[in-house]
Amino acid sequence: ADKYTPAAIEEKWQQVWAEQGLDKTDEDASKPKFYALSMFPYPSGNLHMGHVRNYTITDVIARVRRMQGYRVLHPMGWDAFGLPAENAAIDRGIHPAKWTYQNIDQMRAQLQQLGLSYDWDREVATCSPDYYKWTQWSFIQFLKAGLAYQKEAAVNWDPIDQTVLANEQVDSEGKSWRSGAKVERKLLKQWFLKITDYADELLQDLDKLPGWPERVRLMQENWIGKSTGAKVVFTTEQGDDLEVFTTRPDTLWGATFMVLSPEHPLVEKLTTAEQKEAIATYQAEAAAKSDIDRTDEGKEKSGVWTGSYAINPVNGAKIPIWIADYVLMGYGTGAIMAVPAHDQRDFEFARKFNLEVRVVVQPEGDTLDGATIAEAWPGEGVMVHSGPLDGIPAGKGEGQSVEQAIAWLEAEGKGSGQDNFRLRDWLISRQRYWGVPIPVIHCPSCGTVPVPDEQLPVELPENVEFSGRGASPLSQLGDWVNVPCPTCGEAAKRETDTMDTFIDSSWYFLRFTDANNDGAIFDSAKANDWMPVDQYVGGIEHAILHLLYSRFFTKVLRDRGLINIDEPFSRLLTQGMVQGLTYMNPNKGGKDKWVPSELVANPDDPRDPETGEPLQRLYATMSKSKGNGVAPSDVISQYGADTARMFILFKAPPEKDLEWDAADVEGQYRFLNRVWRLVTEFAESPAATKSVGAHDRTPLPENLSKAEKDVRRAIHIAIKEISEDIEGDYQFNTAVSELMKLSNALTDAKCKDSPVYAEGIHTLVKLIAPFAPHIADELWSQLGQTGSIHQQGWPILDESALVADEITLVIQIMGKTRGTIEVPADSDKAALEKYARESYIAQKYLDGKEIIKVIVVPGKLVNFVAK
Ligand code: ANZ
Ligand code: ZN
Repeated sequence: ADKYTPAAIEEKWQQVWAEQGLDKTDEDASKPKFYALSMFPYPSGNLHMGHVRNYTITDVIARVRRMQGYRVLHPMGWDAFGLPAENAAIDRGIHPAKWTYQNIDQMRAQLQQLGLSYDWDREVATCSPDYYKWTQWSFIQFLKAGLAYQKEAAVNWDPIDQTVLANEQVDSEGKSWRSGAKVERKLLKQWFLKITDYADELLQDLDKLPGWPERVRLMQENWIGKSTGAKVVFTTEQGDDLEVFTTRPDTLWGATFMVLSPEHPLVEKLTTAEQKEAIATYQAEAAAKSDIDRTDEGKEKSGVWTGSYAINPVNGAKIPIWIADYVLMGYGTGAIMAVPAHDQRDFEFARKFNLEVRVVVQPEGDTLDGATIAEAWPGEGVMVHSGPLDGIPAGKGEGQSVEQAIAWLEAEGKGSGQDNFRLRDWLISRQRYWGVPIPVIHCPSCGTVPVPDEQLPVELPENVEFSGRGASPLSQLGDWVNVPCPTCGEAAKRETDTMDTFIDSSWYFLRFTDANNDGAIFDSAKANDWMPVDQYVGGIEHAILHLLYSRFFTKVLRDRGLINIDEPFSRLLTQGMVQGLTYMNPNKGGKDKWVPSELVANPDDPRDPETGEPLQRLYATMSKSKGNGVAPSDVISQYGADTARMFILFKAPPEKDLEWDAADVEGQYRFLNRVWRLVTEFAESPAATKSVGAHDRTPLPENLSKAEKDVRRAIHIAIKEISEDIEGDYQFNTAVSELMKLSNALTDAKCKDSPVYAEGIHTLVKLIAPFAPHIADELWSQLGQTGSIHQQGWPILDESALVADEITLVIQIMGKTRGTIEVPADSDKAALEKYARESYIAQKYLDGKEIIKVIVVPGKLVNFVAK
């Protein structure tokens, strides 16, 4: 037989599959559907191992499902808008479109080398007008539903380049990546999507996703951040209502001052003449700080008194109103009642500025005194000095203080129960070129007018200056910007902001169900048929935003009557990182400490090429900066895609991190070579001709020999174990081990001309097909079979084959093993003892001795104690 040469067979089979359309979506409605999806990549130009792992996992799932009789949708596309393309244009003068499409071509070719079974007819690129036409159309749906609006919001403004910067273009010192200027916060009119309208449902429906990792659900829950409490209305001396949100309305009697965010609209009116200057200075300082700096827990509290007072609605107390940066305008109402005895931040503030601390919750067996306590008491206890709440247990439970306080506030008309969410509306405006133009026109008479459907897409103009300076590139194009108003015909202007690219990826999974529809975003019947995605696979870095936005989009499109599902992704697998062997010089700091592996001359004694110092070895996520990556193309050219796939699947369970290990790659290559020899040897034997046309048509002999029974058991154990490994948590690593066991059992088989052996060979090739698709198809054809292995059914388990009818019984004399015998598997204790006594081993070793005791371990051994 020929040697196993992956280079010779892999490309060949990829072509055959493409020609035969094997990976096209099966539309046979009589089959159950399965939608397998990997998170689509950003076309950076190069596939890395993280991609390879992600796509291999999903491909195995898709292939197994096909063999199991499902019609499978397994598409691929490109998340193709975004900053890197625009940076390439600025830095290298290549048009973003050209750069992107070149990268897409390159990456598509790399994906094809891996033998991934994608239906390329459904490929989408989010930067293509046929796709973003529908992104724009969706935006207009949001607008019509009242879910898109414009509002002033702070942006990062580079005063030298006169441009808005994305967050990632601002370095850790708050300076612009290009000009180095200190970035300012500037208010600009921006577009938002009202995700907060769906906050409650997005939270509730996490319960409908048992197939998601617990940790991802928790991250979403925290991001949505629901707090329950109350809103309470205080009044200022000047007579204005001053509303606060509090999670502890029960502590209202302990409120001794109020704090407003420096940006709160009432600050100006509240500030007295004497305090004006101090307040203005403080406001300016706060404006320059990020929210994270402002709310940093360890930070020393700061603030300024406005000079005014408020009236506490529960007891008429007159309490001072301060401003402080730890109160954020974007949360709750931007104003708080401060309860220093029971809230630590308020406590620190009160001690710093000598404000009253008034205890209203006494913990059991203690008497706290506001004048002397060293920290706030946020815990349980009994309400005191709290009018109607006195004596009630403090807490959030039924009948406890919080519930009672809300009931009392509502009865008195002083406040009401309220939920508050941390989730903010989604700011989607980007002052960038390489994104979807927001399809609206600003008319001086009609206001904001959506571009009519028949004028979509609003295409990106091609001839644009990419200087990286000045306003957004689109706003500089007079011809493009100036258009007649679609409603009244007057001179009007296009919106020049483009959309956040997270929008593009919030609905691509829907487009795949009907990717080439040019008359609609998708056909609802098709989307309803394929959705939800049965298995979504991707990186944990998308645990929050991408998944939350996709869930939001799905719900909005559902409410617009376009689809009938609540959740887009039934099951989610977040695959672990691929880590590479990494060299670090512990004596160096920062990025310099990483020594790229290609600079390490002797891996057994790794040293810094500059200093000669010994290096530490560790595993870390592969990255350019650490120089610890392994290029997929190198592995493929050395061993083939099948080995790369097998290694990745074998090395670690999908959700765990995987350490790249050259020896284990080699090990999988050797395993495939063994399978190759095993199958080709059989294919050339006379037994093979009899087995053509699948083993199940060659009847098995009626009475199987022991050797045949052993092989059959090995076959069906493999079917059972591998099917279970795949069905449950995708334990592909143990599935590959089972493949190895079956291959060993076949190698050792003593019945190589039996139809049972043929069954074994055929089953091995079928079971390995989803994992190593090329070699499997090649071997299948070498077995003389027609048609692709990938169109065969998944092997069916014969439970009866699992039952062993003989077991091997160990015979021990005085605890020492002297030999084994085969006995019927269903023998009871007495029978086992009888077989053992009669065995030649016992005869030999016990001859002339007196048996004192016999110990029988059912299913395993018999031990004779004798003298
Ligand atoms: C009085 C009080 C007493 C509070 C007490 C807490 C403990 P979460 O759970 O995160 O929702 N707060 C409200 N709005 C704020 C804002 N814009 N910036 C900073 N803090 C704000 O937190 C809600 C609590 O955080 C609210 O309940 C309020 O302080 C504060 F013993 O009110 B509390
Ligand atoms: Zn108009």
